[in-house]
Amino acid sequence: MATVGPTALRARFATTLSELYGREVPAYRTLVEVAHQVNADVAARAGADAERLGSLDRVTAERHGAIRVGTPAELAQVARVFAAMGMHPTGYYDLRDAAASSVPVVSTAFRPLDADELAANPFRVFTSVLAATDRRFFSADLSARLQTFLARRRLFPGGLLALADRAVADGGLADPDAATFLRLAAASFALSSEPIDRAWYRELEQVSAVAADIGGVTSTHVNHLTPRVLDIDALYAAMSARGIAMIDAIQGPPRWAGPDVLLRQTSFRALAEPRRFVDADGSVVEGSLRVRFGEVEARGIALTRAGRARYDAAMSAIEGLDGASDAAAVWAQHFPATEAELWADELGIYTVTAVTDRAGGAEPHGSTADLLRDGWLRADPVVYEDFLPRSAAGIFQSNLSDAGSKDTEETGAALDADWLEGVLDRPLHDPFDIYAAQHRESLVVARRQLGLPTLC
Ligand code: OOG
Ligand code: NI
Repeated sequence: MATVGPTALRARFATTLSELYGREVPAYRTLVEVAHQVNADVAARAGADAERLGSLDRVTAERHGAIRVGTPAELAQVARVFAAMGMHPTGYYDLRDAAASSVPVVSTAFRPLDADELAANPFRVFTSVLAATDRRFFSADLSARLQTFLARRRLFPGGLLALADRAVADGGLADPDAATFLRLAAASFALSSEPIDRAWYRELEQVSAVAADIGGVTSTHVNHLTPRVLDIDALYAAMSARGIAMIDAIQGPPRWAGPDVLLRQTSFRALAEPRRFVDADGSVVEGSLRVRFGEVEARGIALTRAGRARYDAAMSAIEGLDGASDAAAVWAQHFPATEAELWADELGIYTVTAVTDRAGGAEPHGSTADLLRDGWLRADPVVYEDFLPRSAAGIFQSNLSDAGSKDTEETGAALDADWLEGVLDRPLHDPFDIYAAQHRESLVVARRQLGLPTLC
């Protein structure tokens, strides 16, 4: 029987989860519909240029999910499930300090690493784990009760984990096991109808709505599923025109005439969903919670470390400005107006391709910049596949109705990238290294094709 490999498992999982989330949150279906319309419009307007940062097929299927778990043990299980789908932990995000509100989590993203895997299906999941031991958020007493509560729950059935491990060992699963794996995996992220202990949920909510969403319930769920759009300003306007309440702004760089870098994101406001509560006297009552929302994103060019430093400086400079046109002007003071300059200044990530049928006499020679200038190399931008602490904090925050509380006098728990890697029990990949390697490898191949010696 044919094996369903990690790529197909990932693509099928993204579709299954999208169907599940669409049933649970109908406004998500509207968002996807509007995103597809905007993408079709951009493709009609811009032609091949619309596909410079990914084919229309890829962009149409492209989603990221966001999930939140409570303990290191739960996170390690998530890593096993995603490994079966060729998704590997990449990047470390500490949202405890990035957000002004109380957001007691640290995060990574599970995603494919190789360019061809990303092209086949780039599904990625931003995954946060609760910092239940961090005294700035949780008193010793609350932290102990929280950890006891979390230790008792089981997010992923044993059968799912066993299938995940087998898929990794064998390079896939044959149906019907593949179908079972996908069904169990999706079900683990469905919204539970189990009644929520109201007093416990409220107690955690005093600290942070995110803490309550994670540690106040006995299961986990997709927090949001995000389609990618080629013109986020058009999408924002179209959603607003349909009467859907959006958050106040688009997070990230302003719209401007130069190359788009990294990420721009926005979302519609979290919707009230019916949830059941159990009160102290044991009575079960209907209520509602507002925790899940619909996010959408536009992806730009990946940046080098120097480019990222420039981005951070530009973001700080536009913070507090209120006019979009002012922001665009300030952005232009930080970033060059063309891709060619972005490459020349070593701010942006690109791959090169040898132009072997170039007309004209001279032999290829000189630096990469010379070869680009003389037409021996063609440069193509590399799309940013990751997340940003600043945008993530903005997304978390814009959907919290209450800032919660944090005691900045206390010392934070040491939950750094090394800690996270230990919990995951596998390498935690660094996005900058992945992009740099992609650039370097393209250069090695192109130079070889031009008959030039490898650069050291
Ligand atoms: C994750 C928020 C971060 C993004 O796109 O930056 C995120 C969450 O709300 O759990 O999804
Ligand atoms: Ni998101």
